[in-house]
Amino acid sequence: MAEEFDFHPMWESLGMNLADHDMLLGAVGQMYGDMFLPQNNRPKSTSYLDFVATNIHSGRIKEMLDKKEAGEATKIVGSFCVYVPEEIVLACDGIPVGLCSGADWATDKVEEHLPRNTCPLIKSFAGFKLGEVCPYIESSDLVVGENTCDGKKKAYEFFATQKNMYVMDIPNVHDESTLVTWKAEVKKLAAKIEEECGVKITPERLKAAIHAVNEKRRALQRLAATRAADPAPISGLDSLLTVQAAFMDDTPRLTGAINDMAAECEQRVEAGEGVAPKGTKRILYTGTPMAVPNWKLFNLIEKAGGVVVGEESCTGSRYYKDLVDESGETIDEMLDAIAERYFKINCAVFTPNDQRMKDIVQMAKDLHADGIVDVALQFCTLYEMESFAVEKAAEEAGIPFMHITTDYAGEDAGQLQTRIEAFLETI
Ligand code: BJ8
Repeated sequence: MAEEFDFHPMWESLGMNLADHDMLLGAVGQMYGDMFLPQNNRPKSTSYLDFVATNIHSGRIKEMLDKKEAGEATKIVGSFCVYVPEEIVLACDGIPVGLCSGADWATDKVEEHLPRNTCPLIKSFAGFKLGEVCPYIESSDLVVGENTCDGKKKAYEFFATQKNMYVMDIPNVHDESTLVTWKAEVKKLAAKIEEECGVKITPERLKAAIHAVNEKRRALQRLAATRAADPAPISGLDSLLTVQAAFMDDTPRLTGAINDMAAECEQRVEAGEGVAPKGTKRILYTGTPMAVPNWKLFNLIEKAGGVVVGEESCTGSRYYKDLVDESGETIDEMLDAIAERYFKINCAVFTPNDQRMKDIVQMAKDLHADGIVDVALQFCTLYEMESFAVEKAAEEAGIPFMHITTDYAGEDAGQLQTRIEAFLETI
């Protein structure tokens, strides 16, 4: 048997805390083993997800660093938000990655810089940096942040003391004048990425990047469409991980793997095969994004006897539902098309955000959801506030609704399980 590759020298060269990182990997590996592997009748093609989970902090990082070393990639560009256009990074031969922000880490150190009552996602990325346990953060040459919620906006001021950062200004209102400002902001980012990567964007490069990312989103749309079937061909947990992987894995490899999963799920739908029996209560998840390895809620819903059939979230439909128009020929036309596509993302930072309510109700109908579980991470004012509008929209559409506020810790798991079980019984 081949000797296992030792990634410790690589992590050490990135300046990581090896002992703590080993501990983190052990805990995440255990969680993955407990939540994903015992699932019933998983599609065989989800073995790709096991591959992603195994390689996420090791093989994938080595692959990115090797590409840079070989001159096949210019820079690694990290981000924390789906408003940062990955097409632009790819057009400069950069590697776009979503950065770790889905688990509590080094909280004591974090609270020396950020208030205790900050949302767990923000505390998490600060903790991963201060604890030196995220190889994505450490290997990023540039981190692109965004002025979305107040917490992130202010936390980036601290994060910029730790990493090379660039912050995009995201509008808070969807109208014609803010679209003009946003288009200019996307062009400013393109200039910044060109400078950082030392590559001039050409129409050919940008066209190819737009096409590659569209293909990835098409594959995710194809997989998502199979989940309208009863029985659902794939679990919510596995589906969530496909989108989480889309922020980290190589674009063409991921696209191929998701298309394989979609093809298998289409066959399953045809054959009436599912991960849970026909008639299992179907849940639409909506709310804050769930960054890796935050799988808690999905695990609880599916352990309670439901099946998650869709995610109206940035780790869900908001990531893949819209494509960039591929008809542009000049760089300017293509950057405008990118801006227009990203402007459709209905983050709760926008006001008013009526389109999000329409999207939620439409998704619930298309996926034949029996109920909506709306989730806000603790101290996330945006999604907490918006939950009232989501509840009203669900009520008007006659769809049972429940709201949950939670964090990354496991302490509320028992209580949440009871609430979710009770909700499933009433629908
Ligand atoms: S486009 S949802 S990925 S900003 S949970 S940090 S909002 S306090 S993540 Fe998001 Fe972009 Fe919007 Fe999507 Fe703030 Fe809320 Fe924390 Fe959040």
